[in-house]
Amino acid sequence: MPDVKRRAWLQLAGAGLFGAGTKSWAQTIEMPFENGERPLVAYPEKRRLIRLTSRPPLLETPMAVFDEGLITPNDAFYVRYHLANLPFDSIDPATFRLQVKGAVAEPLSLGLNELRGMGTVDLVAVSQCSGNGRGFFKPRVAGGQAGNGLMGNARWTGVPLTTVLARAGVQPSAVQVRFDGLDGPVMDGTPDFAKALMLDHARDGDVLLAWAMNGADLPFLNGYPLRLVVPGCFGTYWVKHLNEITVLDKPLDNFWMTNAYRIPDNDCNCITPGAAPARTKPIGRFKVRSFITSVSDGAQVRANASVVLRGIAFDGGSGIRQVQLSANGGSMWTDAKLGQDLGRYSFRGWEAPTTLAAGPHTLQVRAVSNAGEMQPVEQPWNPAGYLRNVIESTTVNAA
Ligand SMILES: Nc1nc2c(c(=O)[nH]1)N[C@H]1C(S)=C(S)[C@@H](COP(=O)(O)O)O[C@H]1N2
Ligand SMILES: [Mo]
Repeated sequence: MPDVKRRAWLQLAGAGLFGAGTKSWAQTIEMPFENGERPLVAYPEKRRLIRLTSRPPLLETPMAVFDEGLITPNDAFYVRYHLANLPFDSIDPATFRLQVKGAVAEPLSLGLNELRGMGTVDLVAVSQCSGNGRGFFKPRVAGGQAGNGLMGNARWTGVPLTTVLARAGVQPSAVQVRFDGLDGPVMDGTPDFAKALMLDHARDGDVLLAWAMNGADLPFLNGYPLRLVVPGCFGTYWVKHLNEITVLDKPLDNFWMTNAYRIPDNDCNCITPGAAPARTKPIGRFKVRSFITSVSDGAQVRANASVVLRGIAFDGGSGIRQVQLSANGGSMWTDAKLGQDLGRYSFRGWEAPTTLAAGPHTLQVRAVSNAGEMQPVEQPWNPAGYLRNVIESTTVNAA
């Protein structure tokens, strides 16, 4: 990787700090659920983020960042890995190659410059981890106890995957495309992280091989030098440090497709806590969500004065049709004004003026997608704590 990136990582590894992060432990943040105290830690190319685990790094974006603008800055973008063996010393952009192989007419080995020469597109899209908001699940579920900050919205630059597949020539027998990155397990026997998309999805034109994020190289922790971008779909498919694409003529059967990242295959994608789902399927697109970003839970606001509340909404790719706000626990709703449209996969900003009498208030926000999808009043439950999209509540005190 470029020298500055490499140096920062080697220093960290050399000092034995890879697990600990760089800066002091002094700063912490309290998440709004049980055992919610977390350190705020800065890694190379990252500002202080909420650290859930260190090996591998799982870093959550503080909600206040989403009030800075519709685009999440690279240094504040969340980080999620499954395997602790990160390729921080093995990536040289000059010799990096992406292999395209399997059920293709002609296998390819492409350098970054060749990829750049194949036709560059820009697309704004939200990435969100399946477990975003898992810490709020009741009853609680196992896994990283995240707040709602395992999401971010960036402008991705890359080449459409379909262009690269067409160059290789997909054989008629093909059904899926498998993606593998340079990171690996620390111990033998841990399954390597690889994911697959159905062939039609892989060729839809919106799935990108991206080398840049918000106009800069991908930060190392977000997949330098190349990652998959799967707009509207959960982060598990957005394979980082992507160096191998394999066209498959039968569906991928590995731990990450067959055992992990699956949801109940019914209308609510939910089960009764304690029951076992009758059938499951791989997680796919985001459900519609919305958040207030201009005030946080427990904030003080001015009483009897017009306060403009702001926030964001997004869905799995149809775009946002409507956002509504309630200041009285959901008995009355008023339309918010939607902000600039950066595309159907992006965060959509909204704002709404509100006047609150002195005292405590529960603010709620709900969005409707262009596909007509709405947010539920009660969170449906699933064993992995995926797909949270309940109408969120923020309690403020007007004085
Ligand atoms: N190579 C690699 N890619 C990966 C993962 C991983 O562990 N290894 N995790 C996935 C998951 S579950 C998520 S949510 C996203 C997170 O992307 P980010 O760290 O850039 O935010 O990366 C995905 N791509
Ligand atoms: Mo994830």
